[in-house]
Parts: sequence; structure tokens; C-alpha cells
Amino acid sequence: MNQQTKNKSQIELIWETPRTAGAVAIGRLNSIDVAALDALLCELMGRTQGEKSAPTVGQILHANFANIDDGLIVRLSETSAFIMPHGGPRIVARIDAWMRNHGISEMNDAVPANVLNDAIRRSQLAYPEARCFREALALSAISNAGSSRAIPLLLVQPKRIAAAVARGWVADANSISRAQRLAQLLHPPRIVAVGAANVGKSSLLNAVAGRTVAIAMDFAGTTRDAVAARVELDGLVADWFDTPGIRMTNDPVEVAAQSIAAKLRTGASLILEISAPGQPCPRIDSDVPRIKVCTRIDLDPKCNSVEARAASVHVSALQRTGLVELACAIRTAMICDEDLSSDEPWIFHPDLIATK
Ligand SMILES: Nc1nc2c(ncn2[C@@H]2O[C@H](COP(=O)(O)OP(=O)(O)OP(=O)(O)O)[C@@H](O)[C@H]2O)c(=O)[nH]1
Ligand SMILES: [Mg+2]
Repeated sequence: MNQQTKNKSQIELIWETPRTAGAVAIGRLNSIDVAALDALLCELMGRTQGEKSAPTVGQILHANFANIDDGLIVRLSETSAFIMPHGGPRIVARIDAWMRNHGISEMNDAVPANVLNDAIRRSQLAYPEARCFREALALSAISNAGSSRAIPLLLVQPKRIAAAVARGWVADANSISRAQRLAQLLHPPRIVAVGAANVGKSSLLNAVAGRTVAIAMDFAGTTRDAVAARVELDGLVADWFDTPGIRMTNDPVEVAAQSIAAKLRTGASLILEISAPGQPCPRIDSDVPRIKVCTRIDLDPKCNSVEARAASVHVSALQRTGLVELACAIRTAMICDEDLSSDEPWIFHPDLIATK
């Protein structure tokens, strides 16, 4: 390994913002090697080092990032700098790729979870404002959390875990499964809507997202691909997949889409079985938890149909009714109220227990 590559491998890039669409993304570059960080910033900005120097401490510059995007660079200290491009996931992915090509590691990729001392050193470098390693882990989790509901919970964990560990608390099966459910606040779960053709699945996604994500039309077979949108459901951010209606078809595009939809169902955290009055949901064989939703309830307001009576949630995408109840039912199915209100520690990272 030559000296330059070796030095660059000591620079790490940590994205402080979730990898979702946003106005601005914030990435923090940390390095114990000041010269290596100077060189990287010059290269990123297309400057020749020496000819024009790297940003100095306290300087805020408008810069071009390797012809990928433009944005701000803030030199926080000799050993760290913020890069702030526009917050499109594609821009962030391209800057990541550029960094990887230049030998830069991402904090989470680079540290094996069991190398605790290394992890502590890196977190102190990344979060100098944290008073202890657990606080640094909480700040890191907050910066990448998908759901805002995670933030108040994460903020109280460092103290809560320290107190619990001091009194000899040990995680049991219940606390482990609660932690798995709460992890969905950090990593958006996948929700897959299924149902017969033309019941109103795409219209429902559009109503929940508040914008046109999927094409909705009055003929069966409109959706011919799995379309997804990131939506917020009672404070839980989730990826909602709209799938083609289940029906017999010879159309090769729809057949391929049906097979993608079947794979999506397998990896789903929750399935929404969508029916409409007089249009039952076909049988779906799957162990994934499910909620029965009857849409188009404006056509059966008294819930007389078999489908309406079998469903636990009733919505109308057309009249925008039942959407709050649906969001609440989904959030509760994934993370119940007790999970959120419990005073028990939430072990959101394995290193929380192994340290002080
Ligand atoms: N009355 C009423 N009509 C609705 C409602 N939701 C959807 N529709 C209508 O139902 C028809 C089908 O809607 P889509 O959302 O395309 O249905 P889909 O289940 O996605 O259809 P496929 O993609 O073909 O499987 C459209 O004409 C919609 O306007 C509703 O809440 N009430
Ligand atoms: Mg559709």
C-alpha cells in the first residue's frame, strides 16, 4: 500500500443525515492525519494542493464536489470538515462512490462490531461533543434515524442504560424483541399492499403519500411494476410498496411484475390485504403479519359488504377518510404504544452493553 492510500484510509466519512431525499445532506470527514484531509478536500474541490490551499479552520466555502454537485464545505477543525451537497440520495451515493475510489472508508463499513476500542476511538473523533461512548452511539443513531419518533427515545437511553447496567440489568427475550421492533424507527420497514386488480391499491398509496406516486386508473392491470414511496405513518417512516393486482394474465410485463411482488411479500415487515366492497382480496400464503383494509368505503358507508365486515380498517382514497386510523393501525402493528412508553433500556446498538 503506498503512503497516500494508507493516509487516505485513515479518513472516514460519516453521513450525519439519513439517506432519504432532503434539501441538504451533511457528511462529516474525520482524520487524525491533517495533511491527508487537506489533500482530500483539495482533490474533491478540484484544487491543486500548494497552488491553492485546503479550507482553513472556521472557513466556509462554496465548492464543486468532483463535478457531481456543488455545496458547502465547512472546516470544523484541523481533523474534521463538513461537506454539504444537495440532499438527493443519488448525489450522496455518487459522492460515496467517489470517496470509496479515493480510499475513504465509511465508519460503519470499516469497523468490525467487536473491535470495541477502535469503535470508541472513532466515535470520539466523530462526536467530540458526546460525554461518553453511549452518548456518541445515540448521536450517531439519531443522525441516521428514519423516524423522528426515535429521537426522544434515543436521547434518554445513555443514562437509562448506564443506570440499568449499574443495577445488574440483563437484556431478556422481551427486551430483545422490543429492541427489534424499535429498530424499525431507525431502519424504515417495508410494507407491501396486495389485492385484486382495480380495487384501489395505487389510489390508496397516493392518498397516504399525499402526492401521485403510482398511476391509478379505472381498468385492471394499471400497475405493472412494484412502485414504492417513503411515507410517514403516525410517526413511523416506512417504505410502502404498491404491487400489481393479483389476477391471471399472459402479459409478460405483468407476469414479471407479479414475481417481483411475490419476492417483496417475502421480505415484507407487514402486508396490507386490500379489498373493496364486492372485491375480496385473493388468498396470500405468507407468515408475514397482515392487516385487512377495505378501501372504497364511500361505496359502502354502512359496512354491509362481506369485505367491509372482514376488514379491521376502512378507508376511502377518494374522500380521504380513514387514513389517520390506517396509519395508526400500521404503526401499532409494527411498534405498540407500550414499546414506546416503556422505561426499560432500548439496546439500539450491541456495543451499548459492552462499555461504560
Ligand atoms: N369510489 C372510489 N373509487 C376509488 C377509490 N380508490 C380508487 N378508486 C377508483 O378505483 C379505480 C382503480 O384504482 P387504482 O388505484 O388504479 O386500483 P389498483 O388496485 O391500483 O389497480 P391495479 O393496479 O390495476 O391492480 C380508479 O378508477 C379509482 O378512481 C375510493 O376510495 N373510492
Ligand atoms: Mg395499481
